[in-house]
Amino acid sequence: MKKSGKNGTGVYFLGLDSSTQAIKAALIDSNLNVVHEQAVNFDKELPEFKTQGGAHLHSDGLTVTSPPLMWVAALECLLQKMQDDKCPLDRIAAVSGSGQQHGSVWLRKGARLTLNGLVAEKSLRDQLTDVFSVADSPIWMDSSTGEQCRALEKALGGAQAVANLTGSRAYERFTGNQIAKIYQNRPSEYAATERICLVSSFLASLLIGDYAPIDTSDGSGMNLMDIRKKKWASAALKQTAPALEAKLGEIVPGHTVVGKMHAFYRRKFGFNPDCIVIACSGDNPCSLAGMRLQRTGDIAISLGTSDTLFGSLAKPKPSASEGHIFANPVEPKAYMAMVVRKNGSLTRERVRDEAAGKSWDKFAKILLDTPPGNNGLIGFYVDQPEITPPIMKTGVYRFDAKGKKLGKFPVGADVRAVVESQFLSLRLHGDNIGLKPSAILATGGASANEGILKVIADVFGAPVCVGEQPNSGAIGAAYRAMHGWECRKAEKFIPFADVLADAPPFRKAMEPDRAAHAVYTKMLKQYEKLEKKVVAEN
Ligand code: XUL
Repeated sequence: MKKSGKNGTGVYFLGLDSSTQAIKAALIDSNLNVVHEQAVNFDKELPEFKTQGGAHLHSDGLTVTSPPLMWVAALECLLQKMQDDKCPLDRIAAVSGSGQQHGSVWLRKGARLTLNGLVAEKSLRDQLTDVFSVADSPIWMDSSTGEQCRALEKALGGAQAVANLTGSRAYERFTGNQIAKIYQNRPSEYAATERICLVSSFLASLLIGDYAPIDTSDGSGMNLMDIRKKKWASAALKQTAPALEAKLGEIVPGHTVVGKMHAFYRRKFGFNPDCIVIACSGDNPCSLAGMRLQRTGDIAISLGTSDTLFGSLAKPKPSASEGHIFANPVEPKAYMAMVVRKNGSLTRERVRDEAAGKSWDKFAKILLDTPPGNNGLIGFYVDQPEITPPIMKTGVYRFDAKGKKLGKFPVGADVRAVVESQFLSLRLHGDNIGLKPSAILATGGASANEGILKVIADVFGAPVCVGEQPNSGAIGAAYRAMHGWECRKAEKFIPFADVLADAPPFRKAMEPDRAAHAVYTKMLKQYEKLEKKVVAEN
């Protein structure tokens, strides 16, 4: 382990990622080497919260929540594991975090004082049990706010007007629409709330023991921020709920120092008293940082609970039909564009269990042994209501080569169909918002699966690279911690690329096959036609 580098000597930077199914940590040294990784899985290690994939799926099929106290308990458990592993917590110069996007944490009046007064003699969990005004946080998988979305679009002059102002048309999972729903249905809980955090700013608040601001990049996922001015959009706030700005607090660029680690972490885990906390951001913005996407055409695909496609952009071009424009997490003047599919790894896993004997190796082998294009078979696997394209009615929609509905596919064809339709969809909708890849970086658990990488390379007709660690949210947060620390040291903004100049290169893992790419380009037209048909049926 090297201990000196141009970014400080003998110091470390910690990235935390509070994601849907787990909280993860990546510790980097000053030469950008990942020296330690750790994770706490919510379902397995905190079973008392009774989550499934980190969430509570409600019986209406649309509402999805998670208990915020579980995230508190998980943070403490993670830091305990790192201390047990003898991580040099006392030499960490800066920490930042990544959070699943859009989820909100509702803190009641007095919570700030409780955070300020954390003591090392008691657990975080015991001290924070009573601070939540809403015990179950709505998360990004929730799609129960259709009514609020329609009302926002109506009030602001239509979907394109909302997209032009906030970067996205009104989306069910976006925090503003979730806030509107809570205000309308549970007014006393809204009134009892002093602060509404995002999952990311809640993590930062836990670290500094105070209310931490929301960063502009994660703040773009709320339908509440003016995407160009990077300030709260008063027209959107007004339509959402009364006296909202005070509950949301400030919004700051991603490299901002939001405070020092609270003394609790020094006393309990031995953190350095000078350790600073950089604004936490969303998991996709952090992945953009972790994947170091700077040039137009460098596109990342993150394969997690959700699958996302994203890249940097110099100018925003918001669309009323798909995708999102966010503020860039590491370059205050730039933007990022993104497409999200909700049915990602959990849906692949379900098909794997049913069609590949619960084995990823077998799943990859089926992909490598079956023909690109699946002999014309196309399927839509909607285990959870889908975001892109919007399909609310769950189920599997299968079509033969002529576009006729089928009840089942031959053995193995579901494996190819689920993966092909996921990436054809990302290609189609990414292209519509200007994300045209010349090279793709794949990250997330499934980026270790060769069969999946081959489908990605062939569908997009571009080479696919992978990082050595699939954990880009936590690594991106660690890079951002270093970036924020460098900016603080220099007392001015330093380009992110300068801080990461010595980062290890990504490994090329798959080249596209031209013939297979041509098959997919032809297939895309049929895919688009069938997609429209499925969407229209909903
Ligand atoms: C992004 C989105 C998901 C979550 C997953 O808009 O909804 O990718 O961020 O954690």
